[in-house]
Amino acid sequence: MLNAKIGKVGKVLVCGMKNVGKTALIEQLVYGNINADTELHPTIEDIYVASVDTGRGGARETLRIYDTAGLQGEQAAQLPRHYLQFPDAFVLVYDPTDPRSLDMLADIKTDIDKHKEKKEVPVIVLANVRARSKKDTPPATPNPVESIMDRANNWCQRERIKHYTVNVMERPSLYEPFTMLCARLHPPQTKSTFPQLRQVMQNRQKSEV
Ligand SMILES: Nc1nc2c(ncn2[C@@H]2O[C@H](COP(=O)(O)OP(=O)(O)O)[C@@H](O)[C@H]2O)c(=O)[nH]1
Ligand SMILES: [Mg+2]
Repeated sequence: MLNAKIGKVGKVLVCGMKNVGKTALIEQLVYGNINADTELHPTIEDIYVASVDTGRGGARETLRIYDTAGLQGEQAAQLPRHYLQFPDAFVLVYDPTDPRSLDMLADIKTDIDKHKEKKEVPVIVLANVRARSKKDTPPATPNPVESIMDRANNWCQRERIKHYTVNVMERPSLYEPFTMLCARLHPPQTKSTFPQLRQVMQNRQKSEV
């Protein structure tokens, strides 16, 4: 079958500061099992396999999602070197109530750029907005969350990366970023990916006319 998919699984690394909700986000995306009472243990490293809608007529692709130990502290804002080299895409997560978690992403992005060589590696940024419960005090004005998210949006525009606002407790809010990422990692293959084979087929079509 010439149009059978040649399954290359996209490897996606999820990183960011400790406690921003990376594990909760991946668990929610893959299993939908997270609610406000879920307790999670600190991550060392975990790998999840997700079947993600590409948004193209129900076609699904597989992503291998790597959860990492959250980065902590000033000097530790660096990913281990091998994390910079193997992924096909990066998902950077921050908590818009904590400016340090955003600053850390800038350092990570610089490191990613340094190591990516010439290949194109998609990077997206997710703001995990925690639902405010009714008993929380109303936000002070000006709302610092908004100013941190403005800063994030400006930075993402300069870096030409996409910024999404998600809420881990609402599973559907996670679909769009991962659908878009999946589509970027798996461009539509209407033609054979082998140029030589395509040439043979074109020649054959011509001779059949
Ligand atoms: N209410 C609320 N809790 C969250 C959210 N995201 C994560 N948590 C909780 O915060 C804690 C840390 O999350 P975790 O996913 O382990 O953070 P990680 O270190 O980035 O992997 C866990 O107990 C989660 O249940 C969220 O969006 N809303
Ligand atoms: Mg974790």
